[in-house]
Amino acid sequence: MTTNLIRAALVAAAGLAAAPAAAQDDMLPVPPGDISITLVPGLTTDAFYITMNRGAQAAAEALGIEVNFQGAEEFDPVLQTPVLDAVIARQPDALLIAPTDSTQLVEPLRRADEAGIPVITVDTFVGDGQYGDGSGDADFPLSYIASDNVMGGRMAARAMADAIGGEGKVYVAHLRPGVSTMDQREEGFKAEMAENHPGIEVLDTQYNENDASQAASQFQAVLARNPDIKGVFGANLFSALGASNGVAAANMNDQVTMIAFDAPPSITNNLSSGQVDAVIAQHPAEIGYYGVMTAFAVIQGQSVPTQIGTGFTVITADNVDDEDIQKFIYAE
Ligand code: T6T
Repeated sequence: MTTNLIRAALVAAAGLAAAPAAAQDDMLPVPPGDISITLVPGLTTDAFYITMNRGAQAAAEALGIEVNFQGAEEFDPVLQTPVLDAVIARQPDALLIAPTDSTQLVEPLRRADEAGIPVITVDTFVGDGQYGDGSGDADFPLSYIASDNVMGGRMAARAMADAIGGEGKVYVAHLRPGVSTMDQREEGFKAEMAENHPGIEVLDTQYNENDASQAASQFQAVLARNPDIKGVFGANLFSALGASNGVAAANMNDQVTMIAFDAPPSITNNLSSGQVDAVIAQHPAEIGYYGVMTAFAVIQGQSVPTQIGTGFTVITADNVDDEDIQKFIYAE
């Protein structure tokens, strides 16, 4: 779609008559050229958020607005909060943020809300994520745009169960408790195993602080205690990268199935050798695109859905080279 067509569609959705682009700008309550939105990722150097920003910039270009990408270099609420405070001081027209902790970011985000900045969370949520269900403020945060992470965890469990024939010991490599996406993936993975794969024993979850080298050494430690380990679910990019390196370093690729969440080239390039068996790719560009579209609608005075779910693609050695699959490999 061209920029003008997208604008026409948005104007039509806002209940206004279609008109040439210049006239539409005047008809919108806030001219697009005046709008600036900030996207605060979980961390700036992660292919997942870099790809999310690509989608956000595509939407910004289509709408003729500005989107800034500003975040910390590590996935840490203590580092994210000062970044957020600096963003609040500059008063963007809306804030899109992936909160790095579901409780610790509530008060910092409330400061944004009190400063009159609409808050939309992307990827992760605060509280229980059920925005607008009557249990909290109806308009704080306004919306949550993300993968269905419980379902993603179930998809990983099914891929694992298939690969190991429904029997054996596995564990979840996780970042840190309190990160909504990770907690939900673990929940979905364990629920699927408990309900449908009783022959699989899920060992204690290993927390790696988003540090791939910790995830690698944790695999070695789990292996020392469980020489018959059959699989690892790396529940995000760094967990999967680290754990799969640990498996390779121990020469255990033949015995240990690796199911990875997230699809940077550093993971998908290891499908053909068997170091990684299946990848559950999120669609971060969709999250960024619809995040910006949602923020734009809010700024124009429209009501928006409290939740928007984005898709997944399962990537294996069999389909990784297909053109329509390659587009879901993250940008770096
Ligand atoms: O898996 C993504 C994201 O969904 C999660 O919240 C944190 O980790 C990633 O950014 C991947 O590193």
